[in-house]
Amino acid sequence: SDGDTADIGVVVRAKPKTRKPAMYKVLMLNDDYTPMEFVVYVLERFFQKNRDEATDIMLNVHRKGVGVCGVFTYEVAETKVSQVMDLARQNQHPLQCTIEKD
Ligand code: TYC
Repeated sequence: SDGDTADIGVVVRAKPKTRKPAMYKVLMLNDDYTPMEFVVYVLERFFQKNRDEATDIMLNVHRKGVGVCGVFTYEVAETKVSQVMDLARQNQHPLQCTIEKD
């Protein structure tokens, strides 16, 4: 047997098929105008944070300038950023978020 094909002809993989996907942080950026309550709402709605977690993250961004909302595969991270930016734009807030490879 060559390690990929058993003698009876059944294909078996020599290596595991799956690979851990690359992961991406969604970062929230501070600004001077977006209301704190809007940022908390965004973290609850799109990042499944409870009120206390969302408030902690928002205040950390407010003080430090940037914070991590969550870590996701690329497609999920991109979707979260689009959803946040769309809602911010609709509400005329300058809130920005972005993606960074983990
Ligand atoms: N700095 C904003 C204020 O004072 C609050 C804020 C927090 C804005 C986090 C954006 O990502 C942000 N109203």
